[in-house]
Amino acid sequence: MPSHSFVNRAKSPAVALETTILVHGLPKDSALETAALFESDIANAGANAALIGVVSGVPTVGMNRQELETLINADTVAKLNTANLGYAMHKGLHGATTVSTTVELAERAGIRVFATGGIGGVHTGYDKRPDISADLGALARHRVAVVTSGCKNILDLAATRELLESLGVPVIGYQTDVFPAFYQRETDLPVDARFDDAKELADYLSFELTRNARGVVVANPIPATSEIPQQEWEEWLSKARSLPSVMESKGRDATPAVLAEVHRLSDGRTIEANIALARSNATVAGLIAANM
Ligand code: PSU
Ligand code: MN
Repeated sequence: MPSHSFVNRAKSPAVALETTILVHGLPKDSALETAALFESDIANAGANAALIGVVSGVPTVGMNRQELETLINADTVAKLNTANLGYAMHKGLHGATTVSTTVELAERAGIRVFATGGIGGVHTGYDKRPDISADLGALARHRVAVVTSGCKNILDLAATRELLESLGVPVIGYQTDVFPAFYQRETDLPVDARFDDAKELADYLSFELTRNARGVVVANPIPATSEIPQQEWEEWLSKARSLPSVMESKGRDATPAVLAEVHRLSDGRTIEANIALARSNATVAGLIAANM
């Protein structure tokens, strides 16, 4: 039965990659190419990429090209968080892993480092209706370090930072003193500690992940040359939010709907920046894994 299989092709030192960013977060027509860029960045840093997803109900760590093509070409691929992962396995469905399910499956495969773009968090408007990503709870439960450029301010960044604090998840700045805002390097939100050297960071993470059963957020700001000025970004975002496709989307579809519209409104500049920051995270994660 598919619900009992688990494919683990991870090769140490391994860096996990998620499939939601490829299937739901960025344009599908270039997803294979984008995945290849992340993989070569990790290889150049001295580690091995392990792309994670669910193929016909089978959680697969270290997906091959053919499996990725299957997900990219499938009509429906569930966006999996920790709530619907088991159901997709039970039913033999295809699924793309978000941060929450990537850390769960990476931990099971023995991988301790994961590179992504942005983590999920606390959505704005949580005072009226809480929409809080399962990513945060998962980071509190699984011993994996996630290298991320923070989160987009489609989320409430300050509330997200506070919740990570409440959950006791360390937030470490890699060559930064602040928790970055995805397309922008700077915010006024603090990190718990700063590391400038990948080797020393790897030593700390080895220790921290062994000491504890929870994860660590490693914040790596977008490369300065790829930053998008706050004001431009805000304009695209407010336009996107007024569109019916975004206003009518709910729950798990909310983030992909906004992302698709800002990618269109920005003429692809948000796509370019997103890939640049994710590649930088792949490199940093590769350096950490290679030094652990
Ligand atoms: N942020 C992005 N791009 C993405 C995601 C977040 O800029 O593709 C994805 C990640 O997979 C993240 C997920 O784990 O969205 C969070 O979704 P939700 O808010 O439904 O938990
Ligand atoms: Mn949500």
